[in-house]
Amino acid sequence: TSVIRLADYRPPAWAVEDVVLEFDLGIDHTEVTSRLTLVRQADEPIRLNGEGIELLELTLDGRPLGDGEYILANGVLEVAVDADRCTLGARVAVRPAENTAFEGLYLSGSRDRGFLLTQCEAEGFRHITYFPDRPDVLSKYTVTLRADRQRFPVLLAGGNPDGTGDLADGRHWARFVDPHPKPSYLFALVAGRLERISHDYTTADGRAVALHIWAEADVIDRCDYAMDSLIRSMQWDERTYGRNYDLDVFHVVATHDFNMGAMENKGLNIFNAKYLLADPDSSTDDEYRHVEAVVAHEYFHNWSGNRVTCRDWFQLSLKEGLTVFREQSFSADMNSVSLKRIEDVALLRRAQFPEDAGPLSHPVRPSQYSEINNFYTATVYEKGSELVRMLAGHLGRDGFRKGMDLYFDRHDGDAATIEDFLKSLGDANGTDLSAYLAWYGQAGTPRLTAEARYDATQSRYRLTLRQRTPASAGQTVKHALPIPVRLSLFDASGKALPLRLEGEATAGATERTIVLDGAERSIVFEDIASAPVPSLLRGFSAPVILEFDYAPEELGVLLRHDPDGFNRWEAGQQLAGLAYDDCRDGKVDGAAIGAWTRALAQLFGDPSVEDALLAELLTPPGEIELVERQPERDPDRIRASRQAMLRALASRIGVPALRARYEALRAATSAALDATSQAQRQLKRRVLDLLSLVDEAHARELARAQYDEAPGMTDRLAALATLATVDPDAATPAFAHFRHRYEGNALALDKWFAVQAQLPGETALGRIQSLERDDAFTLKNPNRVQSLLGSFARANPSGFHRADGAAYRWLADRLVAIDALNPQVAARVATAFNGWKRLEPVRRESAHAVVAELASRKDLSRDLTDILARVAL
Ligand code: B3K
Ligand code: ZN
Repeated sequence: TSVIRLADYRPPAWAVEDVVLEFDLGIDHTEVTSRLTLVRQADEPIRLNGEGIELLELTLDGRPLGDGEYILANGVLEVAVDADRCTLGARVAVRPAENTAFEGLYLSGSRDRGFLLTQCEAEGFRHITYFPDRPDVLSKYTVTLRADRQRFPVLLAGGNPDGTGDLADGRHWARFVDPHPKPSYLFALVAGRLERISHDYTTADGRAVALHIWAEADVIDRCDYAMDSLIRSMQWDERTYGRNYDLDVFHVVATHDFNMGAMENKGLNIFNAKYLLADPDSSTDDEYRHVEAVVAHEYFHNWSGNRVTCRDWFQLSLKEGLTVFREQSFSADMNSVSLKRIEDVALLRRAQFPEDAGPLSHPVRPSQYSEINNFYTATVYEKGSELVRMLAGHLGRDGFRKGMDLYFDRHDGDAATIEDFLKSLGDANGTDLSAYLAWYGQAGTPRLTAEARYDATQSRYRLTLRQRTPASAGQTVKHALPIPVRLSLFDASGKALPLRLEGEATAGATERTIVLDGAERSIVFEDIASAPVPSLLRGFSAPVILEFDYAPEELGVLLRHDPDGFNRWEAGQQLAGLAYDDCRDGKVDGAAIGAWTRALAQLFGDPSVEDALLAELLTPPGEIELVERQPERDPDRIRASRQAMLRALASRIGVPALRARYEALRAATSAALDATSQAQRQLKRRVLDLLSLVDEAHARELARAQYDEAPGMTDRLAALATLATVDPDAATPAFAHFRHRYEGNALALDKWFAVQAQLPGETALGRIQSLERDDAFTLKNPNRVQSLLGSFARANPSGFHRADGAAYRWLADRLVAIDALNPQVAARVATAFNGWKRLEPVRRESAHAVVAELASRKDLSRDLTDILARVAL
């Protein structure tokens, strides 16, 4: 397979000024006619990409080209032209119903009732017609769709509507003109039977915009929350960044057949139904939050991604990291700043840190790829967002806004780079941010170590910060990065101390940000009356792993008193990490487990601690995160130790207190979506889980009753999961009931599969295999594959990593089958093998055999081959 390198970037040899596209749509056969106005930029032939399409006719300035007048090889169509400007016409045929890879034009749903849609990012447009399919070719699009009116009553494409009409033989047409130049990856069309909900929106700058959300008839009544979220997103972007929407219509479409979460096509966002539909009976609270976040994310792309796009795919984080950051800030504003931060950091640790510690590790801006679709990763998205957050923190709120204004102004209608971004932010503030560029090019999670020395005689406290980044795949030499460390010091009673650094005249605020920009830096605080407790990296001010040798009681102080909600939780996580070490190998003994359970039992009884925070505090790092702490992993033992630690916590809090809390929360049960009700449900779930460890019989009854009484999906699903964990047999009737109740509700059934796929232990694989035989299971639907195979392989460590390797062999088998249908989905699931090298020797051996065998096959897609080749290294 060929490798694309950032260092090889060259600007396009031909620009495409405008594109006229005509589609004669049909499920089996669609004909696409294109007319490109090309303008020479360099002395080279015209080169267009095209894959899996049949060329029917090619014309140059209206004249048909014969066989000898162009070269078509390896997905590239080459035409040598003398003029500096020309019109190239093509007629091609594509076969939507045969497109199981869901890239380009394809069919969602059944032949007789489904609809046609497109997915072009990253390189799907070349599956629709011949085109320079790269993000730095920006053109104006005029698109005409023609189709049978009965079968395809709704015809949509990006841009403003520009007429509709009837044709002979029951056909009709619709035309769309997009005045904003865009790259081909933002092109989209949708055609079929869809219903809609609408809202008339007026932007802050006075544009009337018709908002439409489209979905199939059976789910259209579940789109209201998405519309609400869209309106709030639009208002937020106007308020926060001064960004207005820029077309007369904005369409959003839901599909059940989608490889990813959603897609920001200009004027026509397309969503995986999972991130658009929401109703209390079939969606959990988490899913409501995800809908709000993803709707916002795709909308925000209209500026960060569409108006300013990426020069090449290496710059992917330019739009993704930035847009995740914007989305996270929006969600924080809509909900709670500290809870959002906790959620985001937990995700970073669960998804990005492991990725960065294994063979798939890559920089936020990779320097090479063989399949770009494999780089839509937690690193590019989540770590990318952390980098923007550091920049925003560095500039402050107003400075960052000024920088963003300049970035959008300077690069509007342009394809930009990460350097451009840093330069705009810096120029607007008269500062140079180029030191941060190093973060974009270096893979691996930096280790930040802090060492403290207190000098009582001089009332001085010296803090030494050091950094080190372990070698990662293909990158052995690592450099020091600028690491902003936000910190405070507390006395033993939990009071924050005013900070005066050595050399300063007076003490200032109780919080400072120190930037560690070399390998090591020491700072000295004056007038410190007694040995303080440092609260470091507050708000998670940099995406690093902090190592500081806290005594359990110091973490206890922070856990009780740190006003930074994030660091308070973080102190609990650190303490839980130490407590976990006290619970290894069957013993439950040590200062840390004592301190952790004592502190939490106290907070449990403290009415000033809010339900939502308490629920988070009661959740120690998950199995996947704990696994990262071990040099050699045995997922069974990790799970057992974590369970032991939770049991110790539950018994310290005590059965009476747990029961009483559960009953109080149960009495408050409703399906309301306000923050208080959500927090109650969340805490209720934690309490029931804890109770199930020390009061099993009673917890089982409560779970059963909760399942029966649940007014909504959150309580119902939580009850099901608890019941199944406590007593799988007792859960069988409930699973059967759920299966029947939600027959035909794809998203609810996905959760039914996922909950069962995550039930731990040796029996998991057998359970998965019988679930595969369920009528509702299919390898053709990405959501279904993720909910069963993805949940099992990635979120069930003790189930997937069976010592006998049976689950590895089973997954390998399925990967081959999925790959034949949908390479992107196969590649995504295959990332579950990322951590095999750090498994204990028995599991490592069996994983290795499976990975090596798969990697040696020659009949797999480029997507899957690329993942396997890197994982096997
Ligand atoms: N930009 C799309 C992701 C496209 C993935 C292509 N394999 C969704 C998003 O990040 O908003
Ligand atoms: Zn995005």
